[in-house]
Amino acid sequence: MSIAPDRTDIRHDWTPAEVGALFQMPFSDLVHQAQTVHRAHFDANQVQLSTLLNIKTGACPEDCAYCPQSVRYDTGLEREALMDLDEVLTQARAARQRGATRFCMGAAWRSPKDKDLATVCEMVQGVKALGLETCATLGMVSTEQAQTLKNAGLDYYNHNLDTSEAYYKEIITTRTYDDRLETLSAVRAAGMKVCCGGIIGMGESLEDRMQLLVTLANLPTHPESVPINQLVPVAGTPLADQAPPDVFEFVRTIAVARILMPRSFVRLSAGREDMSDEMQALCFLVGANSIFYGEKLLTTPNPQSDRDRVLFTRLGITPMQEDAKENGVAESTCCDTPSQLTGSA
Ligand code: SAM
Ligand code: DTB
Ligand code: SF4
Repeated sequence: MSIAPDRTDIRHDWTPAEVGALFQMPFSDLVHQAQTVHRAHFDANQVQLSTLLNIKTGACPEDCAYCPQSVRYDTGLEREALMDLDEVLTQARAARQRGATRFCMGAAWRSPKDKDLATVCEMVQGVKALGLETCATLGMVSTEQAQTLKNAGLDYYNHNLDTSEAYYKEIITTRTYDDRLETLSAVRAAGMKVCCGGIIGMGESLEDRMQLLVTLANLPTHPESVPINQLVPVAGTPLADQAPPDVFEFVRTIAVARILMPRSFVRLSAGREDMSDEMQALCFLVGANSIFYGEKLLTTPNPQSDRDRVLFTRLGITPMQEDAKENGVAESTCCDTPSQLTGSA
């Protein structure tokens, strides 16, 4: 079955008032609108699987208030130098074996040194040769560095805006929102796909969430991938004691992201370990169609693959295959049964 896409709803001129009105809709009406948009562009029962690997841990000079890897906070994390190529490839093979189609390598850097970038390029080439899509998140990159990564075969670059421009300075003081936007432009100029989203639950207001989504939707091209993270509060960071966001407010954020960016993959990202199955089901219902799959995010736990497999089976969700997602339009070429979520666990 193929679903005829309606391409007329791709817009880059959303106003804060319009987006604010979406957030205020009665919940059932918002769910209906988000589902309608979702089904116009995707198979609503398929979810894409990405696996994360932290290739360089801790000792980051930045002061991101949420991050366990900042050198400024004592989070008990052991710092680790850049991982060996062989170890990265071993982890990538395991991710592929479990059923992931994308492998995302993260490094706790403000920006990569050219020497390290050369090593990361070898990792990208090796992971791509395994038949996986490649993604990296290495901090700020110049246009030249972005081009180097593109030439090595990098498909996606992750670089989050995290929150609204107004709230950004409450969270990070060592770089600006414009620094972030510049890297996103460099990634686009190099011809890579953009993965860009934010974090909910850092004490931001509804207005900040709305402004973040307006900024993302009004970029010249929508990010192909939009990770919506729920803050994972980590002891030792300034945000350690943040209470989780209201479940319905979180689900509304996913729904509005789906409506504003109809063809993008909206990823239910960090924070799933603390979410009930019912909350995750609501997120899928309103258009989340990607997750991080595997027992670890970068440094914090993610649900066990077994738990995700059971949840997918209960919901009738199948993992998306490579050829089903090229245009963001499902062609129903995916696995027949949820049990085909492979894995040895
Ligand atoms: N250093 C690079 C950078 O900041 O762009 C790449 C790695 S950084 C850890 C990637 C993203 O992880 C951040 O932009 C942030 O959105 C997310 N993140 C980090 N710590 C988190 C936490 N405790 N909870 C939720 N998301 C988090
Ligand atoms: C994204 O938006 N979330 C991921 C990925 N992109 C790099 C990272 C989540 C990190 C959660 C905290 C940790 O495990 O260190
Ligand atoms: Fe460093 Fe990235 Fe963590 Fe910020 S989010 S402290 S830049 S690793």
